[in-house]
Amino acid sequence: MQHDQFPADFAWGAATAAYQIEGAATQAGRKPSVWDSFSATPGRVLNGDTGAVACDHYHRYKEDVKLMAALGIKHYRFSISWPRILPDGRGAVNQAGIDFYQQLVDCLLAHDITPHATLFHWDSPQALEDRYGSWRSREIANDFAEYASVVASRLGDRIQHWMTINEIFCFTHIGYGVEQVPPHAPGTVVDSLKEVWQTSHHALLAHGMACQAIRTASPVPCSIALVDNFVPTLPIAETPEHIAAAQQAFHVNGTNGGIVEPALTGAYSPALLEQLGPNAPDIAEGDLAIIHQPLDAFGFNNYSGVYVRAIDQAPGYEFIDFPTSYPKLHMPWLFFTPDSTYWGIRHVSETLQRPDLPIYITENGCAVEDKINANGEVLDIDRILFLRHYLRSAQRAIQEGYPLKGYFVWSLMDNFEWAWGYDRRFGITYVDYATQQRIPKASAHWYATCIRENAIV
Ligand code: IFM
Repeated sequence: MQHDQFPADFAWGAATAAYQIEGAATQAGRKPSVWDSFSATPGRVLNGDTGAVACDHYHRYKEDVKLMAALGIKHYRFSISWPRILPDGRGAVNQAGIDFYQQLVDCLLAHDITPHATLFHWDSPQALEDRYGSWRSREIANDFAEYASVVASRLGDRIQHWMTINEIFCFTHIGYGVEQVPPHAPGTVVDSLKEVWQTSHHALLAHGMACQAIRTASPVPCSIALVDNFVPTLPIAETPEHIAAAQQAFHVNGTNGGIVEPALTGAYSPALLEQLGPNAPDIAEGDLAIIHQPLDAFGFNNYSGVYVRAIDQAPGYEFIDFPTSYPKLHMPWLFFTPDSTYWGIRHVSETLQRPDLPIYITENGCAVEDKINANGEVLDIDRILFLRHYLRSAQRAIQEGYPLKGYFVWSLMDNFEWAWGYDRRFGITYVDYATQQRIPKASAHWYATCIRENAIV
């Protein structure tokens, strides 16, 4: 491998999620998800945007797959809409929903693109919210496992790469511990932090039970991954004392020690549990074994990390706030920290002691203020700068021997960015929402060249 080359089998991909692109929200038997209800509630999503039409991918998937093929994208990560498959969240299967994903996958395979399906990317069925409050109830783990089994048995002949759940923190801690305005996700404000942690514990259980269900239902052997957006701790300088501080701080940074850590090691971080005290979730006997399923890969959604330095006083580390002039992209939380790719991968391998686990960057990208110029082009050199630096950090991880196997840019196209509606554009393809025209941005052409050269260009 030359210095700037990726391994020959490196998986180059692009990612999307059902609610963010599909539209056709009321068609072919689909019933509402919590995001349909949330976005239809005035004041919850910027400009009153909803995912009812989104990128109309449900009707335009052939064109979108063709676009991917033209860019040379070899792997596509998409999500399956639970309420399209099981409109009531459980029970009767909607055959039209199965048909849609079979057709999408057949089209991908016909273009030599490998499908990677995420079972849950935040659009839980409204029916389960009405029945028992979604993730507040342990019951959801059983329903999610049933859904996983339905999907794996019907689509497992065509899909061999499964991802159970996307970013547990976002639809549990942000949804139920609502403090920020606009809220990032639907949910209910619960009474205590303990109840918030209980929702993420239920999601971990759902992940574990879904892994078991997929292995049983899939007609052929398959690969299963969890996708998480843990926040890497970055040493302020790469010296032994600051690296040790970053590793120590990793466990108590945000929800790291209570989501990715139990999923990959079978135990919540003791340091986190001590910090939480009475707010720690109730963990029933046997839960941790269910949560800690054998995985074939881990999906790391990487956007920003947080800097840490060693200090002389207990606990031996300190988090460093971002100064106001620190470079940021077009989201309030999107700090430019390319080192977070390298350190995120290294934390999984070393800090969580899972050097055996193949890793994929399952999302990486940024929102920028894209404009179409007089020639009809979008010259998003800010996005190229961002992606190039994060990819260099990915390459460093590979060169040092960490098991990074692939990379999915977020996102294939502009889409419904949750509480920010269509105001924020993360795509390498521009979507003109009035006409649904797709315009590959300069970053799409740049990414296509990286894929072709198998290198960062
Ligand atoms: O658009 C989201 C995606 O759904 C989950 N990960 C972060 C992206 C950007 O906010």
